[in-house]
Amino acid sequence: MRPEPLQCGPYRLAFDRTLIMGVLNVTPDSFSDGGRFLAPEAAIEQGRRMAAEGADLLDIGGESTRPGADEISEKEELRRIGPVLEALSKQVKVPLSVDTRKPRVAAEAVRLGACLINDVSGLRDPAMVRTAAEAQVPAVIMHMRGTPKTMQEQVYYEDVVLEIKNYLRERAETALAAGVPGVIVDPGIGFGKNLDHNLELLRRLGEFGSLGCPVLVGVSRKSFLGRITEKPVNERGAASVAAAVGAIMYGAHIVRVHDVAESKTAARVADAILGREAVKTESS
Ligand code: HH2
Repeated sequence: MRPEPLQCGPYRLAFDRTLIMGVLNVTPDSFSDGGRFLAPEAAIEQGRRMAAEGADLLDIGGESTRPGADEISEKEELRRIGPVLEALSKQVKVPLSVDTRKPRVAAEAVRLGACLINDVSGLRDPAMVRTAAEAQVPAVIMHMRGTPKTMQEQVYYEDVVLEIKNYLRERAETALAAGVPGVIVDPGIGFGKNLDHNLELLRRLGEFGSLGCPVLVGVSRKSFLGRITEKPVNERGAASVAAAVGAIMYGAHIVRVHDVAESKTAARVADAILGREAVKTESS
């Protein structure tokens, strides 16, 4: 079943085809692109490039969430992403998402032009729920065990899909009841999960459809792809595209990717196979 369209600031996200969320990490230490876009000019240029390549959303983050990563201060996070958000909100015509776990960073990011809050801690902090509700901005609720520092220490699930689905349902209901205008759910591939968990989540992604929300999946360049292909992070492009297509076929509505052009092309083909309406066929 197709989720209802989602209003993101002035943008209306319809789910008649797969949406591509381009990743923009303004960090020195992100696992795949750390340091490349730390200078605001480089980040803005990359954001513009991804929008030109067909990104439907841009996800801008100032703090790495890779396993074991240290937290940074609100001030430092805002120093990194503030100028980038401000510039891109004027220069590109796609919704900007802020990838943060900190309510005050999210609130300031919205003021600077973000219209979606992507919280890898799943809106666990009640202040984040209030921030999204007050700003009237939808949120991505992602599942993660613990924090990036501790998440790989506790990787046991009875039924990984059922547990994560129940968690996301509870978080989504809480957020909507508190006045958050819309939610997107994300099983959090690689966040406190081993290879088998990640593969099972992707294989059974369709089960998240019953939550009635758009489903976002981030597989791009992640270490489980390295485990499968034995490729280092800078050689995981093909693996990432293959995994994104797999996720789309199993029910992802949005894929979060570093390689926008390749993913966009692949998503078009996947959408055509799925018979999505937005794809033009000879009879249309
Ligand atoms: N993955 C990462 C960061 N944010 N947000 C959502 N909703 N889903 C994800 O799967 C997800 C996410 C990790 O990837 P990346 O941003 O490339 O790395 P880092 O956290 O090291 O900056």
